[in-house]
Amino acid sequence: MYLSRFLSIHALWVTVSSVMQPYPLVWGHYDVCKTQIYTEEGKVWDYMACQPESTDMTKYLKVKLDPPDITCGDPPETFCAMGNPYMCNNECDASTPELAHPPELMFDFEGRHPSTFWQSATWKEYPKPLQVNITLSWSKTIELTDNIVITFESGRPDQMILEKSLDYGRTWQPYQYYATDCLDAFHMDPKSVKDLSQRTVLEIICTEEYSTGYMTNSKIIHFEIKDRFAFFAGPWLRNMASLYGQLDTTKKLRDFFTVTDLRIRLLRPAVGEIFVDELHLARYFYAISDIKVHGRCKCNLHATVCVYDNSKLTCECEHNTTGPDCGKCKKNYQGRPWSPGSYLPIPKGTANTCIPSISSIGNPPKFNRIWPNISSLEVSNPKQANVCDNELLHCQNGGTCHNNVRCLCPAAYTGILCEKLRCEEAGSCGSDSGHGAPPPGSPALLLLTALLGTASPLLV
Ligand SMILES: *[C@@H]1O[C@H](CO)[C@@H](O)[C@H](O)[C@H]1NC(C)=O
Ligand SMILES: *[C@@H]1O[C@H](CO)[C@@H](O)[C@H](O)[C@H]1NC(C)=O
Ligand SMILES: *[C@@H]1O[C@H](CO)[C@@H](O)[C@H](O)[C@H]1NC(C)=O
Ligand SMILES: [Ca+2]
Repeated sequence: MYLSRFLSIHALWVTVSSVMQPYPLVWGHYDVCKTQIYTEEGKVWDYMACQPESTDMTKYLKVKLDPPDITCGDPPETFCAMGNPYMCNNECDASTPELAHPPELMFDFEGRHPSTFWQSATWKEYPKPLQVNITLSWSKTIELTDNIVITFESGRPDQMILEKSLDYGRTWQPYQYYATDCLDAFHMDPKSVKDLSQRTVLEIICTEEYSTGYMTNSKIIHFEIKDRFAFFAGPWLRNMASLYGQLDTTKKLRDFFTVTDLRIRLLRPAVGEIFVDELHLARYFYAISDIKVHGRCKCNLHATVCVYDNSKLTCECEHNTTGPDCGKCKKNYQGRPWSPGSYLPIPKGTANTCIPSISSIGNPPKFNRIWPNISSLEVSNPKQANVCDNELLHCQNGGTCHNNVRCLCPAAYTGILCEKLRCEEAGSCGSDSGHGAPPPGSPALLLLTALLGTASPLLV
């Protein structure tokens, strides 16, 4: 289903994009991996950086609770309303669907009343800490694109840590600390994301903003992705180009927003007073009605489609790359080291496609003249394949090679190696080259020269 829809949208896009360039309506969205363009040699594919759309990622996760038997209702128990210790007529019973609060209810469709929620057992064993780990696993690297939002139904916890893993749960790093009193709970000064800056955006902070207990009305805890993006893209995220540029060049920044797993460590439930009311421990528990995680599959800018098959997400790789994240070159396409696509130059980026291997070309002697010396490439620039150099991958038509990663093309040319006329790509070359630069000696140019000559004698 998705494939045929994708194909038809793609076909439509190709039609539209060959009619209306420059530039795509949505610039900097990277939603196509290739388009067909017309050159002197006929129709050819033009490749560009591409990524899947951002979507609700909670549909694709697995959830694990620790301890495993922490969900309420087995055996059935009565709990009290948070704010009123004498209202203890609520029951949790795992064997009765209407009274059960299983973990799935953190991810179901929300917006109904009353809301559905997961609930832990109560704090019967006080003073032994009531702690729960909720681990969300995707078995796939994903890039977060919007705030993580957790809605608590019975007061936000006194102490909580949000953690992330980038290696499928082998190692964990804190993402953010949450506490009513950061100094007391974690020996950290309280901060808010607004105290950060472009320079300190990767700092891990403890915030008290979301932990005022059940006395306030808000039930929500955020992990602020958008506020962090805003340090680069401006308050309304208008300048995404600037953000993409930063993400492209700063691996640490890219990795900061990338996860394979998240873990919510609930360390102390909402108490709402200084002392725990030991006579009414059935007031204390955790209850979460909703968790929002928005992101996209990380496909290294080599795919727009991410398939969910056999409860596993996989990028549908283009550019002759392969692997769950399009993280390597296909067999027979290892003619230069694999490289992720690049968001730059805006808006279409650079595809950094994999190119055929030596062996598949068949004639080794020819190879040396066609392709760069790969072993020396790897030594001089181990992380990224060269897009251009001054030996074999020359920028054409007067373009200059910038740091081996892109050709800076003269205005009239485009393409990875400046090999294409910009007007050709736009389909507006025609024989009446009225829009092009005036040929030397044309009236317009003569007039310009004359003006410059009279207006700025110092230039001479
Ligand atoms: C939660 O995970 C941490 C490691 O991240 C571990 O030290 C702790 O014991 C776990 N807590 C529970 C209740 O399983
Ligand atoms: C990938 O390989 C196929 C042949 O297997 C070829 O038709 C296609 O143009 C290649 N794509 C890129 C981006 O090099
Ligand atoms: C490739 O580069 C290496 C290291 O600079 C050099 O030893 C080798 O001879 C080169 N090979 C070719 C075919 O130029
Ligand atoms: Ca729910």
